[in-house]
Amino acid sequence: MKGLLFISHQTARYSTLDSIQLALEGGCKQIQLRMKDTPREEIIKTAKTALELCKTYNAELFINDDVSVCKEIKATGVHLGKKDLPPSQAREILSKGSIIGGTANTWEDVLYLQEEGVDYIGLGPYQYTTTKKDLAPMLGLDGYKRILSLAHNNEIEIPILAIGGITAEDIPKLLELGISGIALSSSILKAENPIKETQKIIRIIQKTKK
Ligand code: TZP
Ligand code: MG
Repeated sequence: MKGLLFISHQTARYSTLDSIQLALEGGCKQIQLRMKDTPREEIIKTAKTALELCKTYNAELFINDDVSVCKEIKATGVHLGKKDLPPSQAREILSKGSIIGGTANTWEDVLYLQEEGVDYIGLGPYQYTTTKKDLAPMLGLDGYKRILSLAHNNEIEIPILAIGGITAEDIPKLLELGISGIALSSSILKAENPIKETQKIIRIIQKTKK
């Protein structure tokens, strides 16, 4: 997992599917479907449409929280938080080759996720954001610096994405610390033109990664 991962979100202006469509039009190739407090049937219905949309754009779809939804619609993978199924158990349920990611807020979480055999780690939050309820303490650049250097010293090679309140301006300094990619939502959906903002963010990532 590298580059941009767009996290879907419902806002006053956009539905979950609108948000996905905008990111895809902007060139994003990795989408996470994140629908909190929603009945499973509705998540399945939206996920099926989201998957078709992603296929049209040659993009991959990841499902937040729910392994069974990922399995049922045959998404590329699943992102598991601390209250979800442990990644090693998800691995037993999903088909071979499924991508499993996990959330880390601390260095201890990173170690746990390594033991659980995740394919990537979403480490955050970088800054304050209203997108997620019950936000863990903010890491800031210093927090990332500390955890990434521990990961390096312990030869952990799992791709780590930064998440939480990230804007285009924050991206170069995060990538320069050794972050593999960026997961974000609100800076795209709050932009006047979300498609152009997505394009801009992808350009920044590609330029910094060179
Ligand atoms: N976890 C921490 S922030 C977040 C998740 C799932 C959502 C994305 O945050 P933002 O600030 O909208 O980019
Ligand atoms: Mg979760």
